[in-house]
Amino acid sequence: MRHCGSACIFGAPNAGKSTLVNRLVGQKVAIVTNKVQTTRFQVRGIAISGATQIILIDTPGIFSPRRRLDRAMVRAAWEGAREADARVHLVDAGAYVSDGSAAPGAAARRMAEDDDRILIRLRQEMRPTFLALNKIDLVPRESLLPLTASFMARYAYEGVFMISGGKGAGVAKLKQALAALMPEGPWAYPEDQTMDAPMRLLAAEITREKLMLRLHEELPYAASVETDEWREHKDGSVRIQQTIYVAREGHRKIALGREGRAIRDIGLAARKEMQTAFDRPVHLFLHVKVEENWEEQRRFYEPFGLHFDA
Ligand SMILES: Nc1nc2c(ncn2[C@@H]2O[C@H](COP(=O)(O)OP(=O)(O)OP(=O)(O)O)[C@@H](O)[C@H]2O)c(=O)[nH]1
Ligand SMILES: [Mg+2]
Repeated sequence: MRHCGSACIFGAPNAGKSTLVNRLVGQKVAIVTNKVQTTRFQVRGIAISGATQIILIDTPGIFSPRRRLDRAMVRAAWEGAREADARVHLVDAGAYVSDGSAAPGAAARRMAEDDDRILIRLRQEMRPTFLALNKIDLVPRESLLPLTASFMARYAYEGVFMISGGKGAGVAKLKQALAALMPEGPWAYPEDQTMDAPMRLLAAEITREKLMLRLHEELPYAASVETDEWREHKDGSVRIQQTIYVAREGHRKIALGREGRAIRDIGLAARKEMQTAFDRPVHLFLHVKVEENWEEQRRFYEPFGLHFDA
């Protein structure tokens, strides 16, 4: 008898959601960077556990939204959590000290605030949810008990897992627990399919990851990548043409870099990964275009399943 259902991983920005989804799937389906707000929309990865297919929903981090795009991202995260058969609140244990309070530092404090906000909503919705303390490779074991207690005191989680999405510890156990919650039914995808996204979108995400890794400060958040052309050649290679949209001329200069060095590095790294992901030679052409207010245009939302008026 087969089972199939969905499991949503949600939590504060940078908690390690995409890393965990990639680990559960056993293949990279979602981009990962050291910066917050890397994921902008729901990404689906498909994992198999025995006779069970688990459709993992990776979501944008939940935080206090300011811009239109922020609001759309946070809404997409809660929608993912609402529709899933199972859900996991992923917490970056490294952001907390042993008594469960936030570690010193602005990033850790922000993360604790985001988790507080998530807990408020969980208490309103009261849907069965697992707690997973992540990045346990970074914290002393003895700090996990008080941290668990501090979260359990604020919400009645269905279960608690101590994991390292990065290193893999505890992930198999979590996967088993998720599989056990999947309803009976036929598999939604063929056995060998690991993700559900068009190649053009995947290609755009790969470039956005390289851009986020290479550029700093506000630029990663002020850019969007679109695949304009995907043309397959007879020799088996593919020509991919993409535009990186930025909001200001100053950003365009930074994205290009001195003597075009930044865009060249981004292009090289992206092309290399695309060749592996698509298993064929890739000719990649990147353009950087200033489009003031791209964040106020519908076409930068709807193809990603984001609500423009979130
Ligand atoms: N040490 C350690 N680092 C981790 C682990 N999991 C993720 N990371 C790192 O944490 C950072 C954020 O990881 P992501 O997977 O992009 O986090 P996310 O929750 O998807 O972030 P957003 O999409 O921005 O909300 C990256 O630098 C990861 O390499 C872990 O288990 N241990
Ligand atoms: Mg992510």
